[in-house]
Amino acid sequence: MSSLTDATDHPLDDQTLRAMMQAMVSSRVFSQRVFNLQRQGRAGTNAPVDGSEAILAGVSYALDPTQDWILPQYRELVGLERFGTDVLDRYVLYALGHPDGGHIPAPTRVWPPQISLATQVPHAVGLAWGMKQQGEDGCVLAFLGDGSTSEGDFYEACNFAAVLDAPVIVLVVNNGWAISTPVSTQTRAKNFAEKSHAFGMPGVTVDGTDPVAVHDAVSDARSRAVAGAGPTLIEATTYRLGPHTTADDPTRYVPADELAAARDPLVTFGVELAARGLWSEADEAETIATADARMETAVQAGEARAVSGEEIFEHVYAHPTPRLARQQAEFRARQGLDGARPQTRPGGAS
Ligand SMILES: Cc1ncc(C[n+]2csc(CCOP(=O)(O)OP(=O)(O)O)c2C)c(N)n1
Ligand SMILES: [Mg+2]
Repeated sequence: MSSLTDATDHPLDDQTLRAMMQAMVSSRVFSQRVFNLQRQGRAGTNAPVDGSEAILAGVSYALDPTQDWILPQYRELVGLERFGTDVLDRYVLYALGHPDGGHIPAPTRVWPPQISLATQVPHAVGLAWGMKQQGEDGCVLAFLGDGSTSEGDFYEACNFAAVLDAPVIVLVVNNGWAISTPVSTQTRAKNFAEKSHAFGMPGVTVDGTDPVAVHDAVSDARSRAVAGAGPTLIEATTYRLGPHTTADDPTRYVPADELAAARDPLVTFGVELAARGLWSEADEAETIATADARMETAVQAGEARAVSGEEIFEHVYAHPTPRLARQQAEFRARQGLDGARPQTRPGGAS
């Protein structure tokens, strides 16, 4: 796999390399801001991106935002601005407690975050197969974590993808951890790419701290997908540099020496670009300031919206089930949304 260091004649031009670095730095800023909002009691639980930035930049710049779809897990939405600015706006709204992403119409081809592990993979394969049936151009990429590969959905979806020659890329972000479970106890497989052999599809492991290497692997997989040659499994390796989520204390289980030895993609790619005269401390400072301002606007817009909570009942079924309808009626009565006085539960909690 080519990487920036050994590919001086790489097709990615200087402007794109700089844009990738800007995306990486920005995504860490966005993620840290949302993390801080949680600490201030202004946002809910969220999963910091630290360590995955190069994977997101590589994927974003290898895919076509006008044709391809991305189905994220829950750690990716801060790094996909190339697919549309509303991806970040929606992420901020989720974090601020709008379960539907604030009703922002979604012109971008990025699906909402997925918390129930690996369920996005069958969705991605179904979407890709549907595109193939309808003769649509483009492909689908699903992210999932190393831990999520232990879910049955992953195996079922990959089998379907291979059998149906679906134009899909399944990208495993191997960041070493599934909350406190290390990869060493997640699988006995040598790596996650070799699981592709069982499905009969190509599999490749790529350095997930190098956005150019990720870009190349995803570009190759995309070319195969749109040519009708079927799916690819990509494992992108990195190290989770932060906590699992705002609810986690990794110092209780992440070995300090292991963390200290981990590559920070922002540092390594920044140094490589600087050596080519493509990145400087001033660029970094300007990118951080721009990202901060961008985030400030998103947060202000998000906090100006009222959270009713009732949105949680919407966008699940076209016609709500009787049980869901009963629960919604009960919720409205409790909140006093029908004009009646809010009801209180026995014991006084409302
Ligand atoms: C079906 C299911 N089982 C368990 C969980 C609880 N859970 C949330 S995140 C997580 C770890 C996932 O790790 P990984 O897939 O490696 O992703 P990462 O957090 O490292 O990005 C677990 C077990 C869940 N969300 N869904
Ligand atoms: Mg993981």
